[in-house]
This record gives sequence, structure tokens and C-alpha cells, in this order.
Amino acid sequence: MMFLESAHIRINLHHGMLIVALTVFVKDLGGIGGGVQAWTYHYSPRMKWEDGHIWCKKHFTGLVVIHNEEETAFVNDLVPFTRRYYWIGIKKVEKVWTWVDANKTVPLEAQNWATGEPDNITGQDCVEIYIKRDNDTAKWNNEMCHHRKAALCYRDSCIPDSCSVHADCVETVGNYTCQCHPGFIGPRCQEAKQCPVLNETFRGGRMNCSHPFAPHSYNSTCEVGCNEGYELHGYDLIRCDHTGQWTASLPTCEVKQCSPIFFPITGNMTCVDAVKPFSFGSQCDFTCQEGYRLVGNDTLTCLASGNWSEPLPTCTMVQCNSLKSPPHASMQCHGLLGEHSYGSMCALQCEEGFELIGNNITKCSASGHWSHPHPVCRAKKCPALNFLPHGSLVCTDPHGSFSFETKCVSTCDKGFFLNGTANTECTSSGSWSTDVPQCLAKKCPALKFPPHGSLVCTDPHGSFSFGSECVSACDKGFFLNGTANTECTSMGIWNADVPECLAKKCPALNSPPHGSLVCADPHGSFRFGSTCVSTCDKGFFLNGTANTECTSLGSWSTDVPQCLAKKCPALNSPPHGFINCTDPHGSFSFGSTCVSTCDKGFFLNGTANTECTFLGSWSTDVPQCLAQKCPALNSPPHGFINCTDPHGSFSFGSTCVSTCDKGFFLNGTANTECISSGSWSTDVPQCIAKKCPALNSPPHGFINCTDPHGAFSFGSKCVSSCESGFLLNASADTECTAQATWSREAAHCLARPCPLLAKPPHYGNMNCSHPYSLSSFGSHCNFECEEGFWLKGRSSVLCNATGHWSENLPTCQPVQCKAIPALSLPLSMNCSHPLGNFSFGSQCLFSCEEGFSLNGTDVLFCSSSGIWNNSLPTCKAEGLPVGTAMLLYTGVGAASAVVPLVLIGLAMLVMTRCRKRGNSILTDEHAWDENVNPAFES
Ligand SMILES: *[C@@H]1O[C@H](CO)[C@@H](O)[C@H](O)[C@H]1NC(C)=O
Ligand SMILES: *[C@@H]1O[C@H](CO)[C@@H](O)[C@H](O)[C@H]1NC(C)=O
Ligand SMILES: *[C@@H]1O[C@H](CO)[C@@H](O)[C@H](O)[C@H]1NC(C)=O
Ligand SMILES: *[C@@H]1O[C@H](CO)[C@@H](O)[C@H](O)[C@H]1NC(C)=O
Ligand SMILES: *[C@@H]1O[C@H](CO)[C@@H](O)[C@H](O)[C@H]1NC(C)=O
Ligand SMILES: CC(=O)N[C@H]1CO[C@H](CO)[C@@H](O)[C@@H]1O
Repeated sequence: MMFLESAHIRINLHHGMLIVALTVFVKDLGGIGGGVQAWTYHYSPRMKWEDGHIWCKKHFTGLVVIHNEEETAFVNDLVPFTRRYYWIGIKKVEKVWTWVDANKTVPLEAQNWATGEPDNITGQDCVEIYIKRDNDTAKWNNEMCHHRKAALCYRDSCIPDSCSVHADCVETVGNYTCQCHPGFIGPRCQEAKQCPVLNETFRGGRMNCSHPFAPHSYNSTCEVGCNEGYELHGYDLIRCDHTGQWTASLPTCEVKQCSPIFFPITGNMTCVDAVKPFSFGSQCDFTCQEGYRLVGNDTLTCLASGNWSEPLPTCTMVQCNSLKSPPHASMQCHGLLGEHSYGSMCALQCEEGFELIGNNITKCSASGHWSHPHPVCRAKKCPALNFLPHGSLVCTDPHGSFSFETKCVSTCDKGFFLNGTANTECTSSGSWSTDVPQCLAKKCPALKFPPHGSLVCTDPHGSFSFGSECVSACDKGFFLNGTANTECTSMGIWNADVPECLAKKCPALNSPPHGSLVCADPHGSFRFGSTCVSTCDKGFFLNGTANTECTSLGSWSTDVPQCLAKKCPALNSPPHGFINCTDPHGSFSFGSTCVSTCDKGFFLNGTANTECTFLGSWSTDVPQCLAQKCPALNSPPHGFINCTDPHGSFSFGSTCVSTCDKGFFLNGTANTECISSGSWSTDVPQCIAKKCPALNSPPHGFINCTDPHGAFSFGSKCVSSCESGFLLNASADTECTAQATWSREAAHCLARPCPLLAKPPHYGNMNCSHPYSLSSFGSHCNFECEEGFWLKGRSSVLCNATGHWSENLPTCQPVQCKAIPALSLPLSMNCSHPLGNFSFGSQCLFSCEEGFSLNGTDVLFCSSSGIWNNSLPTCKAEGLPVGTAMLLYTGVGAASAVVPLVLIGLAMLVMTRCRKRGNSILTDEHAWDENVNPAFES
């Protein structure tokens, strides 16, 4: 569909410039999708070619470039007819018709000249198109470039965003197209062609893909690499081509295969396969059956190269080394696989007289060793023969010492004889043909011991036999008379006789002084064995050993002892005495007598004389010297006695000092001493309590003391007390101290105080008497009131023993006048009450209303006697009779208008009664009852 927009003119008044009128042709080709742009054509006002060229470039793409017939027909159809026609974008450049903007020669077949054109008129270098001409329409004509014609402009419909980068935008008449580069599709060629999606992960390898445009699309490349132990089948690189197909099918990675293994039946193979049997990673373990040994490695692995890691092992049969028959034996071997192979067995037998050491059968084991190697046949052994005592044994040993076929011969030494057969032989049963004989010594005659002696023999070959040597010895105290030694010779006789033994002699002995000697002599007097005993007389003792003996050496064992007087214990003088002894046999010895005596002041306690007896003890003990005793002393009462006793308590030499307790003094001499006669130098003194000054009872009080040690003495305690109504001025207690002074001064008794009384108001007279002290117990006060007042309460008070006044204080009350009741008009009242309502001192002023005059006083005073000074006035009407006035007064005064005459009568009656008692003019029932009002009592 085509539009032709009407040309319109705009006048810009500001610039006063005429803007080009141009016709715009738009070909909307979108129709349906819309928005796709197309070439559009426009034309300018008339201007030179060069100006039109610039103008079109400035406002549009450029001067129209006529490409083909289709475009020519289109433009001719579109643009209106004008007499001067239109410039197009072709010009002669260096004699060649050129598309100026493209700087491209217009090919001949593209040139569309009008008849007779182009002419070669100089200057006609620019080309116009005959739009809508009657003939030669839409054909070209060359013209002078400076002529003015409308320039025919076009606008490109290709803009940068029209197509994607993977396309060329190609203008067409009234439209454009996106020409896709290979491998791209879509309206704007924006999509890369898609290839089938590949799985990038697979076993044994990995794929490395790059996708420049979109995943698995045009120009995506995938490179395939195989893991170690795998090999590639196919191409290692594939690419998605512009048709949307992969350049080759997907390659695969196949695991490397090792050659299959066949193992002999004598062994076993166990394989673990990572992927496939006998492929890369497979591992085979080999073992051989028992009796076979594996030669080579027991484990093979299939390597990445497809080769086994080691050569194939083999199983070979186990062989034991060949056995040889040992000497003196015969051996036979047999086995299934050969004489010396695994499982074969050999049996061994020994010749007579020989025995097998070890097992008679040996086997070839799986490890290739004989079960019992090195069997031996050994000659049988006979028991070993010991060498012959006192003889010799000579043997011949063909198969080892003391073995089968050994022969031995025995011979004896000098002095010995053979007892048995000399020859013996070791038999095939391992025993000797005869026992080996003994060599025995030749015998001498037996010998006897000598008397008092002994015989010691050494018998190398039996008692009293060849070689025996005997030595004779005498007992102690005896001596040998002959040859001591004799010997048994090889001839069987002794070479000497046995000798005799005789006793030895000691020197002769005498008895000791004061003693005697008795001897026993078994082998003659004073010879070896004689024993002598010494004894002493009474009172003496042996100094040494009593017994002595003649020893084997011929001397006495000890000397004959002495007899010495017995010793008594040494005596000392008793303390405070001395001792005098006589000693016939040495000091303090048997026979000594001692006499004790005592110092002055001491007496002998026991026997004075003592004697040393034959027993070596004193007949009596040494007596003591005791100090003379004085009578025991006691501490004085309230005192203390302190004694020093050099010779025992209260004894000769004791001195005692008396002291008294605190608060007591000593009456007499403090010191006394026990003298030698056993009496005290002075008596013990007394302790007497110290005296304090005597105390007297205070006035109005008492003092009461307890006196443990006498009146007003140390320890006395006194308590003061007062009569009723009196008080102690200080503490009641005092005590007599050890310093003989009172702990405190005695207290005084003071009358108990009552509260001070002040004179109350309106008291006329207060008269007090104080017998002890001001306002205290016993004080007495009388009260009187001033004139005009009366005393309420007791007129006298007394301060009692408890410190209280006997009564409450009385008061002075003003004297009361009769109260005046409220008045009624015309009479009125104005009162002042300085001391109380209608009391002494009250004053009332009276007045009457106008038209009335006062009958009586105009002021009333309450007097000190409680009486109004005058009677109540009345008001009378001026000029009215009294009766009328009275009537009027009462009529007004009463609250109601009830029988005024009765009232008048009553008032009159009352007034009459009042007058009988006093001067009061008013009565009040209340006041009458109160007889406390003294004003009405008088
Ligand atoms: C046009 O092209 C010609 C050769 O093809 C060249 O010599 C000339 O300089 C160009 N002119 C312009 C303006 O590019
Ligand atoms: C214009 O061009 C677009 C892109 O090449 C194409 O898709 C369309 O059909 C065209 N329109 C016409 C009316 O030829
Ligand atoms: C596609 O890949 C080929 C070969 O590598 C290359 O020449 C070409 O330019 C690529 N195309 C694009 C659009 O990149
Ligand atoms: C000891 O006693 C003897 C004899 O009786 C006498 O002669 C002698 O004087 C006394 N000695 C003293 C120290 O008494
Ligand atoms: C003194 O004290 C004693 C004992 O406490 C008492 O028996 C006695 O009545 C008292 N005498 C007086 C006068 O208080
Ligand atoms: C003028 C008059 O009425 N006077 C009286 C005043 O009061 C006294 C006593 O109450 C009378 O006696 C008078 O007559």
C-alpha cells in the first residue's frame, strides 16, 4: 500500500526564510508485522547538481542511485512530473559515468539513457531522469551541472540495528533483507544453528568443549582426551558446522587390553579386574600347589601400555638334595615323582652291633627339605670302664672307646693283689663279657692302744694294711717311754713295737696362814692329776682359788691362796655426828668396833656401838643424829606463817615468819626460832582487822552494818537508808577497805521534793510552809482568791512522802452573775464579758427603739459579789400607759401571740420570787441548781 503525503509549506517567521517544500514518499511495506523500514524517496527545490548532491546527503542518504529497472519504474511512478525533471546521483568523472557516492563506475548494462543520449556536449556531465515524460519516461539525460533542477533523494532503510552482526543488511526496493552468514538463522540472523547436544562426560576420557555462540551450536568445538590406559577411537576434535551437524561422530575411549593369561593346573590364579578381564588395571595373583614352587613374581598388573608388569611366573616341582647311605648302614628310597622329589621316602637299616641315631625313615617335604636329615649308624656302647684303683687297664677300641669289639686287660700295683679275671670284651649286645676285677692291699697284724695313751693310724688301703702308718701318743700329763711311729710294710709286717705312757711330777705344797690344805693323789702325791683344796678360818676368806691341780705340764694350776680378814662396808660419820672405830685386822674388817656420837641440838636415834662380824656385816646400822623437835605451829587466823627448815619441819634451826592478810595487822613479834632445847623463842603473834572511823546514822535515816571482823573494821559493809519521805543523796553502800578508810562517804537523807508550785492567776494569797526544804516532803500551802473570784478545789495542799502534792492545785473562777436572756424589742442590749459570760466584770448597755423611752438604768455591771448593780430597765411608750406598754413589750417579745396576759402574769410572779432572794432581776433554773456558785450562798 502506498501513501502520498501532500506537500506542505512551513514559514518560519523568525528567520524569514522559506524552507524547502518537499514531497515525501513513504512505502509502508510492513503492513502486517510493521516497523520494518524501507527506502524512501524525496525531492528538493530546484538547485544545481552539486548543491542537490550536498542537500540530499545533508537531509537524507544521498542522490538516488538507480540500480535496476524495478527501482526506475517505482520512482517514475512515485515522483510527480516537473518540467525540469530531477537530478540523480550519476556524474561523469574523468569521462566515466560514475555512481558518485559509491565511487563506482556505472556498468554499461545498468545505463538507462534516453534516445540519443548521452550527448557529448561539453559541461553536460550531470545526469537527470525524465520522470513522467511522454516519451523516454524514466530515462536518463546528461545536462549542464549548473542548471537548476529538483534533486531526487533517497533514504536507506538499513540501519545498524536492522540485522544482527551475523548478517549483511541488503537494501531492496522499498525494503531490506538480512542475509545470514553461514551457520546463523532467524529474522535478524541472531541465532546460531544448533547441533545435537553431546554428553560431555563418559567413561575413560573427558571432553573439553568451547561454545563461542551458544551451547552445542555453530562453531562449538569439542576436544576429546582419553585417560591413561584408554585409547581414542575416532577423531579427537569435532566441530558443529554451519548446517547444524557435527563434523564427525562422537569418538570413544576404549580401555587398553593386555594379553589373556592361561596358568598351568599345578597353580592357581586370582584376578581382580578394574574394567574388563585382562585390561588396564587388572591385577592377577599366582600361587602354586603344594610341592610346587613359584618361579617369578607372584603378582602381575596390566599396565597403561597394555603390557603385563612382569613376565608370567611358573610352578616347578620341589626337589630335595640326594641322600647317601651312611657307613655301617643300608638305605632304600622310593617316590611317585622321583627318588628325591617332594613326597619321596627313604628307609635306613644298620649292621649288627650298630644302632641308628635318629629316625629310620625320612621324607622330602613341600619346602624341599628332608624331614630327618643326616641319619647315622653308630657302634653300640658298653658302659664306660673306670680306671682300675691301684692297678692299670689297657684297652683296644676298633669303633670308638668302650664300644662294640673293645678288649681290656687289668694289672695291679706293688703291695696289691688281683681279685678276679684280668681280661674282658664289649659284646654286640652292648655289655662286657666279665666284670673288671679289684686290686686289694696286703694285711699286717692288728695293733692295740697303750694305757694313758692313744694310737692314730692312717690307712690308705684299709686298716692295718699295706701302707698303714700308726703314731702312738700319751694322754695329757703323761710322757712317752719309747718310739712313737710304726708302719705296715709291703711284706705285711710292722717295722716297730708300740711304747709305754708315765705320769708327770709337781712341786710339794704347804697350808696357808689362818687356813688349812687337803689333797687327793690318783697317780702318786703331788703328781699329774693330784688336786688340793685350801680352806680359811672363821672370819677370813680365801683371796684366790681354793682348788689347785697338778697339770699335765708338771706345775700347779694356781698358787695356794691367802686367808684375809672379811671386810665390812666402810662407815661414814652420821650427819651432825661423828664415829670412832678400833680395827685389829684392818679398817672396817672382821673384829673392828665403832662408836657414834651426835652434835649439840641433835640426838642419837639407835644404838651407838656396832661391830664387824665374821659374816662381813655390821652388827647394827650406824644410828642417825636427829634434830630436836619443836611443837608444830599453825598460821594465825587471817595470816600466814612461812618457815625455813634446815633440819626438818618445826625442828632445831627452823625459823618462822608470820605475815597478816590484807586488811589485818600483826600484834606481836613476827619472827620465832626453834632452839636446841626443843622450844620456840617466842609465841606466834595474832592478826587483827584494821579499824575504820565509826559511823553514825544520818539525820532522818539509819545505818545498818555487817561486821565480819568487828564493828567498823576491815570488811565491814554498811548500808544507809532513810525514813519515809526522805531520799539518800548518794549511794547507800560503803565498805571498810584494807587501808582502814571507807570506800565512800556516808550518805545524807534529804526530804523527797515535790514539783515546784507557781502562783496561778487570780490567786489573792498563797501561803506555804517548808519544814525541811523548799517544795519538799512536809511542805504545806494554803490558797485564797482575789475579790470577784471563788476557789474551785481544796484550799490547802501537802507534799507527801511519795513526792506528790496531796491534791490537784485549786483554781480561781470569776464570780458568776445571773445570765440575762435574749431581750425583745423595743429593748435591746450590748454586753462585754472580759472574764466570762455574765461574770464578774461583765457590763451590759441597754437602749430602746424610737418612740419608746428607757425606764431604769441604761447600764448594768456584774459586781465582785455576783450581783447586778441594778435591775433590768424597761421601755415605755412615750405617752402610753404602763399597762399598754407592758402589754406591748410582752406582745412583741413573745414569739407567738398566745395569751399575752397570762405571760404578763407569769412574769410578774417570777419577778416577785426573785426579789425574795436577792437583787437579781432574772432567774434561771439552771443556775439555781448549781450551788457551787458562791454568789448565791452568802
Ligand atoms: C574513486 O576511485 C578511483 C579508482 O577506482 C580513484 O582513483 C579515486 O581517487 C576515487 N575517488 C574518491 C573520491 O574516492
Ligand atoms: C521486508 O523484509 C523483511 C526482512 O527481510 C521480510 O521479512 C519481509 O517479508 C519484507 N517485506 C516485504 C513486503 O517484502
Ligand atoms: C567459524 O569457525 C571458522 C573456522 O574456525 C572460522 O573461519 C569462522 O570465521 C568462524 N565463524 C565465525 C562467525 O566466527
Ligand atoms: C677414840 O677412842 C679411843 C679409845 O677409847 C680414845 O683414846 C680416843 O681419844 C678416841 N678418839 C676420839 C677422836 O674421840
Ligand atoms: C539490818 O540488816 C539486818 C540483816 O539484813 C536486818 O535483819 C535488820 O532488820 C536491819 N536493821 C535495820 C534497822 O534495817
Ligand atoms: C413613768 C413610769 O411608768 N414609771 C415606772 C417605772 O418603773 C417603776 C418600777 O418598775 C414604776 O414604779 C414606775 O411607775
